[in-house]
Amino acid sequence: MFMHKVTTLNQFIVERQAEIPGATGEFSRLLHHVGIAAKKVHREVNKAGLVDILGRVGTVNVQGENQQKLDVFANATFMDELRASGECCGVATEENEGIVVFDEELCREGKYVACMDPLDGSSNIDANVSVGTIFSIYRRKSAVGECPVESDFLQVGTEQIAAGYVIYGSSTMLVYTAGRGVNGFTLDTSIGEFCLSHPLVQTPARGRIYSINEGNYVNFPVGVKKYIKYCQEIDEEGGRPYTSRYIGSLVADYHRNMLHGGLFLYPETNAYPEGKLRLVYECNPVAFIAEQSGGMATDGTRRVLELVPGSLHQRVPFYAGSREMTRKLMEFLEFFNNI
Ligand code: AHM
Ligand code: MG
Repeated sequence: MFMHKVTTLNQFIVERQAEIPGATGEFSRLLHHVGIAAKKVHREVNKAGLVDILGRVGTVNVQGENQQKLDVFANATFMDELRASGECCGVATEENEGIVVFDEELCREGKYVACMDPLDGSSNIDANVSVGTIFSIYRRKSAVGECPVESDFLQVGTEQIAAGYVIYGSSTMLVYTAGRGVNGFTLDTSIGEFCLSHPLVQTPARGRIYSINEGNYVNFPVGVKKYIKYCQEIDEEGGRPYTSRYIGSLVADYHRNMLHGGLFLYPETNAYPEGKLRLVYECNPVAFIAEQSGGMATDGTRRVLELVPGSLHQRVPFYAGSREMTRKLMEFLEFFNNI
């Protein structure tokens, strides 16, 4: 019987490594451990309705938000796996105020640091709505053998070695880029492996979905309000109105739009005057994926990947998605900012 060839994440990583002259396998080991952590979090997310893992754990994270139990689990799991890889010397995560230094001798020799949001959209878990993990990997600037320092984690997004996300949705997928296109792997739970299901993802240049929390409409910048009205109008060729879709999970909203064509928007609002999403571990990784799949990511005027982070938890307005939609939005922002 003809068997369809399946490429697992680990095979894919090893094959890619073989294509890079001088590659030592360190980065491959790191990604392998990201995959293991993703499977562990998948397992817990899947049984979230069955066991007492839901609900607030009673602590408040550095940004004053109640931490959910699964946030705590995901944070610990990804940190443990990155530490176990021996290739990562420290992490910055949404759940930790400062950087976390892995000071075991093996880890200090690691060349990489990771920035991550271990469980994005976690307020959705108790309603069985998709959540995600977002990650970003940099080569450290500090000397190998020393403890990493904060500036290792505050590099511009263009310095990312790799970035991606895991979406715990109707199936669990790991999507990543190492700067040579975007590849998506779906978890086949029968064999416990991420299998290549979406090779070299390209997002449509034109999309028809816009994703924004319209409950904040009255607080949006004028350019965003006008753009939303533009999306809702009928054009001469019948190309609009566009479709509005908003889950409230960045990973799930972005992922759907990347596949179908669309634009994700989180502008500055009264509640979040700098925007809500965090540059270092939410916007930069998604921006890297956006660009590598042929899309764009901007804070309204500037390329997200070129923003210089001032602090680990810095927030920025964030717009990412199909190229033509992003450009059109930027036209609106520029025009209405200048009148
Ligand atoms: P979180 O990291 O605390 O889960 O918050 C980030 C989430 C994103 O996933 C999502 O895009 C956004 O917050 C939704 O915010 P809002 O509820 O204001 O629309
Ligand atoms: Mg988040």
